Formats: sequence, C-alpha cells, structure tokens
Amino acid sequence: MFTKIRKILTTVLIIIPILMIQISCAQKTVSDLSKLAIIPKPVSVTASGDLFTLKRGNDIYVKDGSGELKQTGEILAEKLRQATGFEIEVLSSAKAPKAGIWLTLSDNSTLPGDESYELIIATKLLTLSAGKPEGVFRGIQTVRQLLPAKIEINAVQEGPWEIPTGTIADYPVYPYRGAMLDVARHFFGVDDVKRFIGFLEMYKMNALHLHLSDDQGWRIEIKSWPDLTLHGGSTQVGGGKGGFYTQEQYSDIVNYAKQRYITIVPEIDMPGHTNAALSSYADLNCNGKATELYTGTNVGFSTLCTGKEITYKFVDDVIRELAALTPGPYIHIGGDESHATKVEDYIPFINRVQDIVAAHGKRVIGWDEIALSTLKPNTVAQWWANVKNAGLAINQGAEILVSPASKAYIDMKYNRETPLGLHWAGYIGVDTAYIWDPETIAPGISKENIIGVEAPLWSETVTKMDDIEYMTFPRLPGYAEIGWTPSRNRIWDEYKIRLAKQGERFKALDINFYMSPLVPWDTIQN
Ligand code: TNX
Repeated sequence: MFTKIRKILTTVLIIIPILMIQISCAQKTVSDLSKLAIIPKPVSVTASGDLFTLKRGNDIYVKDGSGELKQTGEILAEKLRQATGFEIEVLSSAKAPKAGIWLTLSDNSTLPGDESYELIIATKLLTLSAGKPEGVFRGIQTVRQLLPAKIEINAVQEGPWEIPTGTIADYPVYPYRGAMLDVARHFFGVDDVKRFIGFLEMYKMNALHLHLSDDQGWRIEIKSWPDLTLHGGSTQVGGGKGGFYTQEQYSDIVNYAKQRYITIVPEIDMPGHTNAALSSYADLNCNGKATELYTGTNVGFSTLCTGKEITYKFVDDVIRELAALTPGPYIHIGGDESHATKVEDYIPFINRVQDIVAAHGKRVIGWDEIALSTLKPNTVAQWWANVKNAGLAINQGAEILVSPASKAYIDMKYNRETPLGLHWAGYIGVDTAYIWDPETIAPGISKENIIGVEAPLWSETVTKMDDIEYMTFPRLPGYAEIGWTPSRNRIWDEYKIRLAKQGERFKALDINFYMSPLVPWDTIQN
C-alpha cells in the first residue's frame, strides 16, 4: 500500500514538471508582435496579445479598381502558396472580407510619403492599407517577416502560419534606399540581377543602380552603336567571355523591378572608365585609333575625346536609347576617377552631358567629382570619396546620395580573413556597416541635403552569384535600416539580435551569407 502511494507520488512528481515544460513550450509561440525581429525596424508597433493564423481556405482580397494592388497581391500569393501549399487566390472586393488578407488603399492615410503603410492584424483578418500601392508593397515585406522563416522556402512546409496580433504603422526616413551592382567588371545575367532585386525588395529598398559600362565591358545594347556590345561586351576582368543585356532583357529587368516598386538607375560611366567604348569605336579616341580590350583592374587610364563632336553624338545616342528604355527618373553619368581627362576638359564635358540627359527628360546622378562642374539644381551627386565635392554640390543646390566608401562599399572585405573583396577603403565589418548615420557622418551634409543611401558592390573580385551573396549578406539589411529607420531607433546591440534571427531566412532562401562572428547566430533557435 505504502509503496503504491510512493509510486504514484513519484510518477506525479515526474509528470508535473514534464507537463509544465510542455505547457511553457506551447506558450513559447511568440504572441507579442513587438518582440518580432523585423528589418528595417518599423516606426511603431503595438501588440494586442493574440494570434492570427493563415489557414487553408484563406485568400487575399484586394480593393477593386486597382490593377497594381492585384499585381502586389499575386506576388504575395505566389510566395505564400509555395511554402504553405494552400491554394491562395487573389480576389477583388469592394469591402473588407471577414477573414484572410485584405490589401487596400485608404484616402485618409495620415502617414507621410508614398511608401508608408499600416498593418492591422486581428485574429481572423490581416488588413494592410496604404495611401499608395507602393506602400502596400512595402507592407507585404513586413508580413513576410512576421511569418515563420520557413515561409521563404520554395517547397511545402508544416504550419502553423501564425502572426501575433496588433498594429504596425511604418514609413521610411529617406526616399532613396538602394544598392549598386557592377555588371561591367564581371557580367551577371538577368536571373542573377532578378535575384539581387529580390534581396532589395525584402528589405524595402527601392533603387537598383546598374553600373553598365566600364573599361572592361559595355553591357547594354545600343542599337545605333552595335559594336559597343558586340566587341566591347565580349570580355571582362580576368578575360572571361563577358556578356551584355539586349534591350529586351534590360526591359525585362526594369519591369521586374517596377512591379516591386524598385527604380533601375542605369549608369554609363564617362568620360573616364570608357575603354570598352574606346576599343569598339576608333572615332571616340583623340588619336583616332581603337584601344585594346582590357581585362585588368586598374582605373583612371581611359577617356573619351572631349574635344570631338562625334563624342557628343555618341553620348546623345546612348542616353536617348537608354532613357527610352528606363521609366525611372534618373540616368547616372559616372564622372569618377577621370584621371586621364584634363580638368579643363572634364568640366565642360560634364556640363554638356547634363544638358543631354535633361533633353531626354531625365535627372542626372553622378559620382561626387561632377560637383567640379556647374551642376543643374536637380542633379544628384553621389558622395563616395571626397566630402569637399559633396560640399560643392550642396552649394550649387544639388542633393546628395550618401555612399561613403569606408562605410557603404560592399566590395570591401569584412576583415583581414574574409576571402573576397578589396580593402583600399578599409575593412567593413557588419557592425561598421551599420553603426553610422548619413546625417552626421560628414560636416556640411545635413538631412535636408540627403536623398538617401546606396551601397555599391563593385565586381573586380566578385565573379558569381555566390560571391555577390557573400559580400551582400549580412551587410545589406543594415543599409536598408539606415535608410528607413530613424537613427534614434537604431542600436547595434539590439539590431544584431534581429539580424541573427534573419539568418533563418537567409538559409531558407539559400543565400550564401558570411557568418560574421559579430552576430549572435547561435543563440537563435527556430
Ligand atoms: C573606385 S567608387 C571606383 C570603382 C572601383 C572601386 C573599387 C568609384 C566611383 N570608382 O571604379 O571599382 O573603387 O572599390
């Protein structure tokens, strides 16, 4: 009898703690919206303590009348179908449904800018509303990050697909948040560029600057000057076969980006960094002789012949064709490191090219050296090297795109040990990439001068998509947050934990990221 009671007691004593552990584990499902690790960190998050669950049979409803919302709904549906296996439909509706996901435009949004959005998560219905379709698209990225990381896997996964309830109101600090991809030093095809666009999309970035020409290669078909690509596009750094985008392929990239509210900013670098063009057309050289193709990595040795009229015919044709293919407002004219161009030739050249770009209805961006010339008031100077140039630009009424090499260049190595990249501007660890503020980094550049932030990826050492991913991740989310989130809400010690949680998403997306020891990846369990 006594032993029986003892037995029962011990069993109970064993079972109770097990039960308690199980209960606490079950409760561990995050139901506090404010605890989730969203990058960029939203402006305001209010938790209401319950759970929304995306279930089989739930659909996405879009407010009728807007084809753009339908397109955004389809992009979300496609994502959700892959991992959930649910046959989610995108349906048009005049009013809010009872359950599912509701994408809508509101006339009375009080949040600033075209990219602001509001998310109201209730137990049955998730409502995403914005003043503009662009805002709804940005909000979709938040929804993705609120769902478990396995939502990013391109194969059916086990649910549950839960999101804590509450509200999020969100909008960016800067209107331009971008990255640059150098497809000239090494060429990357359309699929690689689309994958890169997907990375920007996920972190609410809105501009992709494509460096389309340099000494080593010309990468965009120009019908009136066909040898630019046929000859000038035929190699790359190291002597590989290079490549180029046909105009159709370029338009495909532009449209893919446009559906994601990402602007393509095409760059034709001039008057320096032009060997590929000089090698394709003898007339563009002052001595009338075509140069050899170049597959090394030196800079500053080439220049268009600024004194010849044919040079301006060339520039006009190139800009005309490019502008016609580019719906975004910008054409980037390069202008950097023109060491082979005399400054007295450089200045009138840049002035004239600005007029050509304006004549084709576009706004000029150029590297900071263009500030030596007379800038048009709507020109943007991209500060990468010389802060004096940024000052000159501001004095002429130009805006600044902030890309200081020592902070924002993702072609720089993370540290001495990491294999890829250069280090002329220093090592850029994940912390260094994050801990700076465009408003305070340089004297004389203040918030009202700044259009935004861009992280350039030059490709001297970057030869394949895996390399792009390694240099880009995990630094890119940090630049996205610098551009989106007010600096008072950005704290490295808190950010690095959110970044660690993104690691699961990088894995789900099969991204080859650098597992920086500065980020506490191992403390994160799925
Ligand atoms: C400087 S940044 C350059 C590029 C190189 C890069 C390498 C700039 C405007 N010019 O031509 O690729 O350094 O980091």
